[in-house]
Amino acid sequence: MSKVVKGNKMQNMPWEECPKGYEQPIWRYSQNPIIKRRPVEGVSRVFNSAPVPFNGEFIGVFRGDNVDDIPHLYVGHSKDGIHFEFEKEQIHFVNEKGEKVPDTNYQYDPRVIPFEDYFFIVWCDDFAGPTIAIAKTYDFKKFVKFDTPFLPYNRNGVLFPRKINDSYMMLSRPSDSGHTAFGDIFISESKDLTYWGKHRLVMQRGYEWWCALKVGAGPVPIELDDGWLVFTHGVNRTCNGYVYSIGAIILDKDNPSKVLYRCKNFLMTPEAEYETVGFVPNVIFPTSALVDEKTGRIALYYGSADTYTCLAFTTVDRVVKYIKDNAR
Ligand code: BMA
Repeated sequence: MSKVVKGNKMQNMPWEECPKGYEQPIWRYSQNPIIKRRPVEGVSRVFNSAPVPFNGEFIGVFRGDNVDDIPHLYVGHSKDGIHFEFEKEQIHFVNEKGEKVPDTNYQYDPRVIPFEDYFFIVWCDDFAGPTIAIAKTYDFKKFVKFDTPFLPYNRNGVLFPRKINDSYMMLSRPSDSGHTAFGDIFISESKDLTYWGKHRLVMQRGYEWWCALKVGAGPVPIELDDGWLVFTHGVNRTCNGYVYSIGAIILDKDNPSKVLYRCKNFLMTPEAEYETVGFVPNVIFPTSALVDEKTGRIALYYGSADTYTCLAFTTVDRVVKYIKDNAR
């Protein structure tokens, strides 16, 4: 059995037991969606967002698509990780000297990475087209934005929660400026968060139909004693549009460009009405995973139909067994 090396130590992590007789690797929260339409003034939909534990409660950076459809980032607070309240003002950033930096045209799909005693935020930003941005915060009040790490076009970046072989490591999915009919997961290294290199291909789309068009990293990789558990999104192109499912891979501990196990099946695909009906039907998109260090329970936050925020649950034992039993 794999053991969680670094998870969360929480009394109050969201959790619901698996329904009796349910055999899929992940089960949905019975009260989904947890964030419905128009949760705060001026925001039409909140999805693809990243809650994390903070001071015994929960906080997060959320994608809020405004009433003009343009996405911006918002801070949200919660006592139980299920009911969130949002700040009315979008996040504004300062540079490393503490000076305000101009707001970009849009920001979306944030990941929040607990790292030492602070958090990194990685999201898709406008830099003459979409690309990855990084910021750092201690308190979710002041957000320090670093130099843009990658050239456009790239959306979907996530950092590992610690350095590996003395380097920061980023998974990302290079793309184009539109709806990107391709996508593979790459890994890049940096000693200083400014200069990125040693790019390696981690995983290519294509073998399985559910991720035939693109595959990208989801939440922050979960450190196990025998590998990194990475939830992914995979995209199938049907005659009726793209379908986004949730998958998973396990990467080598010391050389995470190496895939140890690649699950040939999706773990979850759009089935519930809040996943199949909405602004963009048939999309489930995981962006945050809480893992309880002691029990191995996992609470997975995902966006559904580019409209709602939802929760699903599994355990490290259950999901790792499923991945290994169904490895390609
Ligand atoms: C992807 C991202 C996500 C979105 C998905 C489905 O390319 O932009 O934000 O959820 O498309 O529309």
